[in-house]
Amino acid sequence: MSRLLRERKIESTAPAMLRIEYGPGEAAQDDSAAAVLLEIQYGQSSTPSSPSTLVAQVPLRALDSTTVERWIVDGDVERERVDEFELATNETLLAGYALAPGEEVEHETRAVYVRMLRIVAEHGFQLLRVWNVVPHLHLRSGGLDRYMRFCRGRAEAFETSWGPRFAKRLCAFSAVGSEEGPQVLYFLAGREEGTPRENPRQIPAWTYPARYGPRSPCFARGLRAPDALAGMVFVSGTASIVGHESRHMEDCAAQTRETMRNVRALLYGADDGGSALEAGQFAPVKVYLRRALDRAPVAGILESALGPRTPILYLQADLCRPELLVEIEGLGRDLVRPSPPPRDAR
Ligand code: 3EB
Repeated sequence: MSRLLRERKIESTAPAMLRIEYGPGEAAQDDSAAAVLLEIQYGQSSTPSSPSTLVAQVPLRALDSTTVERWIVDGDVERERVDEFELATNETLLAGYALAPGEEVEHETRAVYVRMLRIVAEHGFQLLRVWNVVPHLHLRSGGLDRYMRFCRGRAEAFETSWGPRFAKRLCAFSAVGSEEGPQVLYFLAGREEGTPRENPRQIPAWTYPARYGPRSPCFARGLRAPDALAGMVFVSGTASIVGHESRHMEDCAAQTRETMRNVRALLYGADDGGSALEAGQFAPVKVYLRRALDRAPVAGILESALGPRTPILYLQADLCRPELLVEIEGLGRDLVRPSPPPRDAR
């Protein structure tokens, strides 16, 4: 084997680096070799990390001075535009960002998802994580609200692109609502597929009963990243839902504690009865709040659940069911214990 090939081989099996950082609007001075794959600006726009950085503008209000999220990767990042998607890749990871008008939500969602799934496949990548921001989520027409229409458009796109058994291959998702602006979609994809993970305290979202809408939401509760990303679990937007039912109406503190029980159950692969997470096991974290005034009490609960140093970004958003007041997502560590050897093997 030539030296060049050997070096290539080593490079391709080394862990792919992905670091998610939060910060204020002003671009950080970073003189390392790392590059920004995607910079997400919440609320107002600010000066990006560099003029060539892919920037996603997300029309949700940040509730403190942390307004920017950066996905930091190794190596050079190349940019490309395909259809309505702005893409950035370092060869190991692919990020994409697209806008839709935000009017005919069902039709627009189906169309943009079909194109996203085609673009990711054509580039030789696998979806790991998708975020959606949909304007006027609870506006109703013809007996359905816009979230239900979004879900139907998304389900039809997966079915058309992947066939009838698409649900088993879904990745981690978040879908929240904005007061105004276009529909926003952004995603992260990797070279290898991750392993979808369901939550033992919740039924899979794609099996929700019909009272939540004519097509169930298509997402996995979480996704264990491929080995190249070293034990990361992408935790989908998680709310105070047990089984399929919303819990703790009008009590944001109780919803937050229930949501954290769900996050722990996902990471441990079992209901853990309430034990705490250690520093770094769930970080960074993003919190979507229906009402800005809930920020301080939620921050207090999360500080005791996650320790004082966990980076948390707070955004105001509508959530998929009107009664939900808080939704929490983030990057977790896989805490599932390897199963012990069978008894008769000892
Ligand atoms: C839930 O558990 C809350 O439709 O993509 C969370 C994460 C929720 C993702 C989605 C919806 C979605 O049903 C809502």
